[in-house]
Amino acid sequence: MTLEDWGWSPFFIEKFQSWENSGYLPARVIRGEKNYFRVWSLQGELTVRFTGKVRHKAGGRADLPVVGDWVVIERQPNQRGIIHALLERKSSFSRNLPGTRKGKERIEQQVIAANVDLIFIVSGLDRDFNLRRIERYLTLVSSSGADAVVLLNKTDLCENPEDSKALVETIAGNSPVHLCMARHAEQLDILFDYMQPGKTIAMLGSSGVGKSTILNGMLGEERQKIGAVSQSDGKGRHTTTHRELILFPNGGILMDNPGMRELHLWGDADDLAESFSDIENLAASCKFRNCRHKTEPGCAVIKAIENGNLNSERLASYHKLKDELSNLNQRKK
Ligand SMILES: Nc1nc2c(ncn2[C@@H]2O[C@H](COP(=O)(O)OP(=O)(O)O)[C@@H](O)[C@H]2O)c(=O)[nH]1
Ligand SMILES: [Mg+2]
Ligand SMILES: [Zn+2]
Repeated sequence: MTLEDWGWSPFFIEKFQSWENSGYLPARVIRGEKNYFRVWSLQGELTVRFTGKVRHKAGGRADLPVVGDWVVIERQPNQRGIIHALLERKSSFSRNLPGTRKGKERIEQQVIAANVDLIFIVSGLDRDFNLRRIERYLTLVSSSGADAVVLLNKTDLCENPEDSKALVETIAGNSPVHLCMARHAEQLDILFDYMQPGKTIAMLGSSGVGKSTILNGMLGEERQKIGAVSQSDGKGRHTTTHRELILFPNGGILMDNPGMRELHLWGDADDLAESFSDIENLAASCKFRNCRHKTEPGCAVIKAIENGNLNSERLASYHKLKDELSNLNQRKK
C-alpha cells in the first residue's frame, strides 16, 4: 500500500513541505474513536492522540482532526503516535450545529468528513423519499467542494422508480442520479464507475436508507452492521455509529456514515448557485438586480412558475435555504 492509495496527492505534498525535515510522518485519519484516532501511515496503522498544543491552537471544533484528514504524526513505540498538526483540507463536508451557551444562541461548524472527492447522497424510495431533503444535501455538498451523485435505493419498494428518478433529475443539476436495490449486489456495478485509486467517496443520507447495505454489497462482505427497519415507522435505527474509511481491494476509498437527523446548512449564499442553478439562471433576467423573487414586478422566476417552467415548492425551498444561509452568515460576523 502507498500513501497515494489512501488519497495522498500533490495538494497535500505541498502542505507537508514545512514538515519534510521534522522526522514526522504524514498519515490519514481512517477512524475516529472517543479518545483516539486510527490513522494509516507508511509505518502501518497507528493509534494516535493529538497534543494539547493542537487543541490549543484550534480556533474551534472545526480545526480538530476528523475522519478523512491528513495529519502530521510523531511515531511512538507499539504502533502508537501523536498528532502534531492537521494539514489544510482540500474539501470538507460540514453542517451547522446550533446551540445555546450561557443563554446566547450560537452557531458552530461541525466537519463531518474531510478530503472527500465525491459524495453519494443516498435516499430511500420508500417513505423516506423527500425532494426537499435531497436539495438540502445537494446544497451542503456544493459548499463542501466535493461532487455529488444521488443514489435512489430500494427500488423494490416503489411502484414507479423511473418517475422518482426523473423528479430528482429536475433538481440535481449536473449531478448524476442512479436507481439501485442494494440487496442485489449486481445492481451496484454502476457505482464502481466512480471508484478509482486514491479517490475518496463518502456516503451520506438518513438512517435506514441503505448506506451500509450498499457498502457491504460493493465490498462483497458483511463489513458494516445493517439496521433492522422498524415496522411501525419504516425508519432504520442508528446501527452505524462511527465514520470509517474503507480501502477497496481494487482501489478507491469509501466512507460509511451514521445518519444525521438535523442538517443545518454551513456555507455561503453563493453555494446555492450550484444547487439551484435553474433559479439563479432565471434570476439573471429579472428586471431588478436585487430581485428577491417574491412580489417584484418583472421577476423572471415568478414568471417561470406562472408558465409552469418552475415548481413553486422548489422556489419555496430556495427561499428557505437562502434565508438559512444569510442568517448563518450574519452570525458568523
Ligand atoms: N427493500 C429493501 N430494503 C433495503 C434495501 N437496501 C437496504 N435495505 C434495508 O434497509 C435497512 C437499513 O439498511 P442499512 O444499510 O442499515 O441503512 P443505513 O442506516 O443507511 O446504513 C436494512 O433492513 C436493509 O436490509 C433495498 O434495496 N430494498
Ligand atoms: Mg449504516
Ligand atoms: Zn426575480
